[in-house]
Amino acid sequence: MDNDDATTTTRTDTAARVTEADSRFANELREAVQRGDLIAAFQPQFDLETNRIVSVEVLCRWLHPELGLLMPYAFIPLAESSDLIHAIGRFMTHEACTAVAAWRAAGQRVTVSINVSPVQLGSDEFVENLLAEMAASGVIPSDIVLEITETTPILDLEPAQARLRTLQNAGVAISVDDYGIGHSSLFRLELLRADELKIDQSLVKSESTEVRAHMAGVIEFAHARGIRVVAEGVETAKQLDAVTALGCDRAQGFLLARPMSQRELAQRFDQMVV
Ligand code: G
Ligand code: MN
Repeated sequence: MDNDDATTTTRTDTAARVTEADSRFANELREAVQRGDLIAAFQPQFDLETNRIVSVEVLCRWLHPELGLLMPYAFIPLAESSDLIHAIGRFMTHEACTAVAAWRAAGQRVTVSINVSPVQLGSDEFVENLLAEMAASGVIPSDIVLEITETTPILDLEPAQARLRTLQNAGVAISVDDYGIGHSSLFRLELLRADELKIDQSLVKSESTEVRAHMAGVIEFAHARGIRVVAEGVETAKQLDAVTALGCDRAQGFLLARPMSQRELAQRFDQMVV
């Protein structure tokens, strides 16, 4: 009995500490958003037939005063469980629209891929903000790809689907991100009427015959529905060969290009000019 009581107390203490740490981190994140400590990084996506950059994914980074540069997985889940995801979404949407407008002005025929949490689709604000940012920067809907990751069940809700549909009808492309982990499924592809499917890096890295066979099936399923397929997290030439042989349309990953600043990307575009 004594032991059980002790365990209960410890668990409660741990839970309290975690909550305290979380709320401190949330406050830091709130300040970071206000202070402008969030950074957008840009990672090109390549067409596997032409080897040219066809889209650029905008990725969020947090330059934390003590912890250094933090990747999205370290703070997006926290942002999703508070209202902070909306402010981060507005920042990233602004960065994406400004950037794609600049690339277009420089003669680059690329789209911009924006990560969208299903939580952001829980209100009309996301759609209104995106349309306003597009109008302000002169970006047309076909310049935008929205990458949706399944982190919460909110996409099961009709209003969230309707919001996506509004944007899609206007010409924005919808991509199902991180296929192969979490809740992403073939059912989701149909439900969202996706234009694009991104195969998660965990599948791309696997050398298992069964995983490869599964990927081949998924790619066939997607292509039969006119959905293009992007391989994520390609780090080696061997992986690139494998995803090319499997019929992926596009690839993204450290082997081809790391996430970079706008300036580095501009240099990369210059090198592409033939
Ligand atoms: O969930 P999503 O696929 O949007 O996440 C993209 C994340 O993956 C980014 O933070 C990006 O820096 C990272 N990333 C991009 N390419 C690679 C890669 O080739 N290898 C690994 N390990 N990470 C990558
Ligand atoms: Mn993504």
